[in-house]
Amino acid sequence: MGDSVLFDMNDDGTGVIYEILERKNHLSRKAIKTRGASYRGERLEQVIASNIDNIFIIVSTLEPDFNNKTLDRFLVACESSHIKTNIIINKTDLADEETLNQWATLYKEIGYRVFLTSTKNSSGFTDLAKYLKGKKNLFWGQSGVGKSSLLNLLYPNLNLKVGEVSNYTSKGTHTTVTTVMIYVGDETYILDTPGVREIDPFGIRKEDLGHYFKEFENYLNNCRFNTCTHHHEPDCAIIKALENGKVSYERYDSYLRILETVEKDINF
Ligand SMILES: Nc1nc2c(ncn2[C@@H]2O[C@H](COP(=O)(O)OP(=O)(O)OP(=O)(O)O)[C@@H](O)[C@H]2O)c(=O)[nH]1
Ligand SMILES: [Mg+2]
Ligand SMILES: [Zn+2]
Repeated sequence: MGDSVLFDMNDDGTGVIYEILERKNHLSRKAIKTRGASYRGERLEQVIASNIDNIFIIVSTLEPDFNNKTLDRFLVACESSHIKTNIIINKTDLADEETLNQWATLYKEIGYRVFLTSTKNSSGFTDLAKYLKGKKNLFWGQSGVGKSSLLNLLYPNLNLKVGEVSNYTSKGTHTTVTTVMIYVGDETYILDTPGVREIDPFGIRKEDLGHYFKEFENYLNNCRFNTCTHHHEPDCAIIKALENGKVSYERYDSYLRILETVEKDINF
């Protein structure tokens, strides 16, 4: 279904930069109200760059704390854009290794490529650099997780501004204030974006939300109702998968929380 705003934008052949991601929620909200109607002109106005090959959602183990609910919100936003999405868990130097590995395993099992990195000891950078090569890569995540630090280390000529550790805690403070797209050689582009505080997956219908949880995909067709929200309905294949350990409680819990916000949004 043509619900995805970012996907449409890329189709237009123009671009994705700060503006698009900033306005993504806004646009998605509009997309709900105007489903099937013409909002193309407005959408085009907001398009700045395009054809992103990869989105990297960056989270950190600490400072700011790893929060799987936040990560899942980002992932839902990305999945609804139909752009290939990957995960970077940065600041592994600060991590409790066991916890880190548990989360990394969970997301890998779902099918995400997960990079574990630290800008303090450069771990994980060789793999990441290889994967970025020849692509247009957008880095997205909360403020302070180390997006700019990581890019500076990968491409030493960049000199992107990096924040003080304390900065991200004071509300509204972002070190990177506008998105930059930079050509780094080898047909490779990177886009550094300003940190996002909270992401609300507006513009998603509750019966579509399950599609943006990658691992639900195998089961969705087996629910008794095709409008199943996997919450209370009888013969729900997702709930069955949860009971059989095929879907994790952590992810299902995220799903339910996002479902609540989607419902609120839709009632407006
Ligand atoms: N311990 C540790 N600190 C890191 C690591 N990567 C970045 N930092 C620190 O985290 C802070 C924030 O880094 P930035 O690169 O500015 O974060 P950002 O994600 O670009 O933040 P915004 O531009 O505000 O969105 C800086 O003080 C970095 O030195 C890491 O791997 N380990
Ligand atoms: Mg930055
Ligand atoms: Zn269901």
